[in-house]
Amino acid sequence: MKSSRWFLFLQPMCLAYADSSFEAACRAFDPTSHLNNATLRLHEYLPANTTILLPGIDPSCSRYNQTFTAEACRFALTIPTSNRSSFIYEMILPNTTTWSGRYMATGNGGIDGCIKYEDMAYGLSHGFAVTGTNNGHNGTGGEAFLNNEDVIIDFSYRALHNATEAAKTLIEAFYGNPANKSYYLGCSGGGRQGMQAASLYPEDYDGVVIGAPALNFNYMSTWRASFYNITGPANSTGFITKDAWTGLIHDEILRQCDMLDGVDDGILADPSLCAAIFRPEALLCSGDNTTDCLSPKQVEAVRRVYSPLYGTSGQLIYPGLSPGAELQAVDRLLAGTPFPYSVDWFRYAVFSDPSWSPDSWSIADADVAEKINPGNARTWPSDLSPFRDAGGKLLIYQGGSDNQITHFDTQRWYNYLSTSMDATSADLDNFTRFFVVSGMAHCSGGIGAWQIGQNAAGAKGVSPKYDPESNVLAALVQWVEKDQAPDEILGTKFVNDTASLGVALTRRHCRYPLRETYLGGNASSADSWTCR
Ligand SMILES: *[C@@H]1O[C@H](CO)[C@@H](O)[C@H](O)[C@H]1NC(C)=O
Ligand SMILES: *[C@@H]1O[C@H](CO)[C@@H](O)[C@H](O)[C@H]1NC(C)=O
Ligand SMILES: *[C@@H]1O[C@H](CO)[C@@H](O)[C@H](O)[C@H]1NC(C)=O
Ligand SMILES: *[C@@H]1O[C@H](CO)[C@@H](O)[C@H](O)[C@H]1NC(C)=O
Ligand SMILES: *[C@@H]1O[C@H](CO)[C@@H](O)[C@H](O)[C@H]1NC(C)=O
Ligand SMILES: *[C@@H]1O[C@H](CO)[C@@H](O)[C@H](O)[C@H]1NC(C)=O
Ligand SMILES: *[C@@H]1O[C@H](CO)[C@@H](O)[C@H](O)[C@H]1NC(C)=O
Ligand SMILES: *[C@@H]1O[C@H](CO)[C@@H](O)[C@H](O)[C@H]1NC(C)=O
Ligand SMILES: *[C@@H]1O[C@H](CO)[C@@H](O)[C@H](O)[C@H]1NC(C)=O
Ligand SMILES: *[C@@H]1O[C@H](CO)[C@@H](O)[C@H](O)[C@H]1NC(C)=O
Ligand SMILES: *[C@@H]1O[C@H](CO)[C@@H](O)[C@H](O)[C@H]1NC(C)=O
Ligand SMILES: *[C@@H]1O[C@H](CO)[C@@H](O)[C@H](O)[C@H]1NC(C)=O
Ligand SMILES: [Ca+2]
Repeated sequence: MKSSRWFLFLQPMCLAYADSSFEAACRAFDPTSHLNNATLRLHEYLPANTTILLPGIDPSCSRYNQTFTAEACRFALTIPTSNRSSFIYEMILPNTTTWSGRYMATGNGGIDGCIKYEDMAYGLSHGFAVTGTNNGHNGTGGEAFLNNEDVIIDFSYRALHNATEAAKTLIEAFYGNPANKSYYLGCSGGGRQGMQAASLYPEDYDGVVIGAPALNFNYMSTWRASFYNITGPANSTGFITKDAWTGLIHDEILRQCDMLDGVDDGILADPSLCAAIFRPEALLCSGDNTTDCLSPKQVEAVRRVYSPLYGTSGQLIYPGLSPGAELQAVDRLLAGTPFPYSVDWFRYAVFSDPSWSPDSWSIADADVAEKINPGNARTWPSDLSPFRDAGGKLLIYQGGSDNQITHFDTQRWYNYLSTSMDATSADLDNFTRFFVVSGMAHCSGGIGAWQIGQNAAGAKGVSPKYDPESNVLAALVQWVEKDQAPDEILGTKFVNDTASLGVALTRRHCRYPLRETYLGGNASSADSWTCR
């Protein structure tokens, strides 16, 4: 602010801690004096609308700059977690008039150590004091896991937990008051981190919103690795092309399944109905015809893609890909290349062998991974009662067309939790609600009404609405602070994901085990559907 000098001059006359001194307070604050062994990396005052540059960030993270709309204080620390591990900690604190009294931690993705500055900016824009970490290592790869269990433990749960402890200390030291409520927001790998926190550290957060969680992490990594074995390399004979997946096969899935929900809209309101009946054999070539049809070997590959994966002793490793997810899965799981996060997990964390090749993958590797369970990364909690009893609320969302982690596995976990806690859905509803977002891909995007405030990714520059009806973060805050739980989440799809082109579709997404059910009328309108 231009007038900050003037405000500074007035400041000594004010009795209350005034925002006019915010810049001075920011500059005077020494975070390292409140923490053991933390070292300062960076400390700066951010006027409103500052774009920070991120020159030191590992290029694999593809993050170069970030705009923070509100006035804030930023610092970064290195915090040790053992004598051979540490994490980078970023904290951004809004000024005292903007601060809602809330704290929000953000997560990572994949097996990465990329700070989600965009999620921090999202939280800041809604008045949260926010933190992020590199989760103990830099970049999207897993090399740092090699022969260092401490780095894996940081990745699994420790960096986030220690960052949260540090955040609570620093918030109190900075503002003179502790945070009233603490939250967590993350998706994918970040969803897994949120689940670990709720399970291992039930007091860390009052509310946790997690998307598409990478639960069952060793088996999930196995499942992702299995696709290369199913498809073969992209240049192999009979490889199913991207065009075939998004044309021929996708069209056949819609032909068999789109109308199962009563609406011919390209969206499968409940893909489990399709998974139960889909027959790729309908695409078999007959006679000499080899156009727009599949060979027996290709049909078998398609069937495997949508079928559950079983282990050496017949155990269910992971459910199949969700029908409809092929539209985006062609770019990763179905691309005929080894899935990089799986390769690095097996190579560096499970086998500790940099020469391990994905060509040698076999289903028996699943047993090795589960037995070692590096860093206790499995993440498959059987009991969340400590979290529940501490008053915690857990809001989970996942796309019904998730192309990287299938929501069938999240349903499987939900049902496992139900039996292991001896809790009906009505009981679980008191503290855990799981929303399936029809037609949404992994964490965001897709043909469904996927915008639910899960992050700041707006419709080309337009911020998502921030109200409990249509925003999962705002819904969670209302649940925690007013005890009004969300029953449905209103999603929006803009034409070509561009707000200026208008709304294409709205839909109220249901909490599992309820199902989006068509009532009749304009299928693009949320009011034409209900949850049953
Ligand atoms: C801080 O460092 C000292 C020695 O350098 C060590 O004994 C202590 O455990 C460390 N504390 C933390 C929290 O890492
Ligand atoms: C931030 O920048 C945007 C666009 O440049 C502008 O509309 C907004 O008013 C600015 N906000 C503040 C607090 O300066
Ligand atoms: C991780 O990245 C930071 C910059 O963001 C750098 O200072 C640090 O040295 C990196 N750590 C390693 C182990 O490469
Ligand atoms: C921020 O990064 C984007 C690429 O992600 C780039 O297009 C843009 O020019 C950068 N802005 C600044 C101010 O560096
Ligand atoms: C605090 O930050 C907000 C958001 O940037 C800004 O609108 C407001 O003017 C700031 N308050 C003061 C007293 O500077
Ligand atoms: C991290 O958290 C654990 C568990 O609360 C604690 O034992 C440990 O001292 C913390 N380490 C650091 C470096 O803060
Ligand atoms: C690091 O700490 C471990 C115990 O946690 C100890 O066994 C090891 O010797 C230490 N290494 C060094 C280099 O101090
Ligand atoms: C898939 O795995 C099986 C058994 O491990 C192996 O025999 C087969 O060659 C693999 N196929 C591909 C395409 O990698
Ligand atoms: C496929 O590509 C790999 C390298 O990408 C190469 O090693 C292999 O020989 C190719 N196979 C065929 C059948 O062209
Ligand atoms: C080949 O078979 C497919 C699938 O049954 C069919 O759609 C297509 O029209 C047939 N092509 C010819 C040339 O008969
Ligand atoms: C869940 O909440 C309902 C209504 O508030 C209550 O009747 C039920 O006992 C609660 N269940 C558990 C397990 O707390
Ligand atoms: C949306 O995108 C498609 C494909 O890029 C294009 O053909 C269509 O015209 C776009 N619709 C609008 C309303 O711009
Ligand atoms: Ca449909």
